[in-house]
Amino acid sequence: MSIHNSLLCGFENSHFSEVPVRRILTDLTIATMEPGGPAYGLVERGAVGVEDGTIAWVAGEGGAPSDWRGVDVEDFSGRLMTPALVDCHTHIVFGGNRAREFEMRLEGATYEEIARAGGGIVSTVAATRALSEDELVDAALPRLDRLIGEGAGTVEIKSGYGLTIEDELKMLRAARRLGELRPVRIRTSYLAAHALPPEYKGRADAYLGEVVLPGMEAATAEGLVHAVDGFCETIAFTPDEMRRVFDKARTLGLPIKLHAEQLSDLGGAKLAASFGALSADHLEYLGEDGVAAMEEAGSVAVLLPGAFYFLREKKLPPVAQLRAAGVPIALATDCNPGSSPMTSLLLAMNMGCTFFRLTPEEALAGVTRNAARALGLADEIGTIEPGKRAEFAIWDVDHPAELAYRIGDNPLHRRIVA
Ligand code: DI6
Ligand code: FE
Repeated sequence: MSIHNSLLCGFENSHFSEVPVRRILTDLTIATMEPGGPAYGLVERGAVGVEDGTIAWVAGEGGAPSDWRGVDVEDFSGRLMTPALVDCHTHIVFGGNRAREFEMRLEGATYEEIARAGGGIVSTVAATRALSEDELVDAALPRLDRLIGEGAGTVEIKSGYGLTIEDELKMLRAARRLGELRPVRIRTSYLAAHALPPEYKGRADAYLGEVVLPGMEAATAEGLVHAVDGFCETIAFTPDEMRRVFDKARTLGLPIKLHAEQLSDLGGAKLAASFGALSADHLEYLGEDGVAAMEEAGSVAVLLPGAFYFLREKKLPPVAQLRAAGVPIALATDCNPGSSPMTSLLLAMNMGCTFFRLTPEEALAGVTRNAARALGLADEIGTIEPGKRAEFAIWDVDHPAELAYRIGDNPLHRRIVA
């Protein structure tokens, strides 16, 4: 743990002081990730002024405002600064693992076959139901620490392995507890519409009516839900079933997201867009109409190269079309025991480039600016600009392209979160 603790530094006193707490971070190459300017929004030989945990100014050499004379300055010896990373799609709270299923797939079984035979998500559901909230927290902490250890300042966590009201609440409570145990922003998504639990086999409508919808109400009443998610797929829920879930989310004023077009094109992204979705995620099988709908709704396309890799998917998401339509593209780990047992956003960036042909700049935007937007946090985090939270990752690299370039390397120097 000591390695991680050394990375958890911050501006400890900023919230408790009457006088504004100011600090200057200097001698940095700053990838602000602000769009519209130079590549990566790069500021060479830059400095950042932080006041009470908020970015006050960003400037090139000698550009510090004159009334900041005498403020504490910390020198970073020319290192690269980026926004703290954002993992906008994870399932890090779960019990057990699925290594045996990995073996079965290597012996020829497909992900869908295993799911239909009662394995897959449902086997993780049994393992998750068997754990207490405390045990779920213990199981998830090492995964969260690995993300933090690579510079993550915000991590989204989904429920979806409980599939009873109580077990979904237990997962969400565990996820929120993680945010109390570590200096990281946790966003929780309610994903009871992830799979049909065995006790509801053949009775999807009853499951929605008896668990998913009332569970959403209960979780919202307890303040545990930032967004509502679902898995729209032949092995999960149909668009009509998802519509019921989203109608309920709308009445509760909750934004929505959707696992869509991962294994087939059911029109999930289009449905999600019609509800103004924050994002549609996976999208390998997304068609032209889906791209157009997402563009119109302003939804983010969250690509998940870890699942693409681990399931040996052959179909590529329509990156060129998304790009041409101006749909913002995010990247995330999708960390989960079945389709993406991966806890590295840097590896997701590398895979996004090698598999999906994103540029390293798009990959970095995918784990900062666009990931923030996929969580509805675009006004708070994701770029380095005045008014946003002072949440940074400082890297031992010369150029931002190096972050997506190496495989399995972690050049994080320090993570700074206010
Ligand atoms: N799609 C995924 O890739 C994960 N969930 C989903 O809806 C897989 C979850 C699992 O296999 O446990
Ligand atoms: Fe997922």
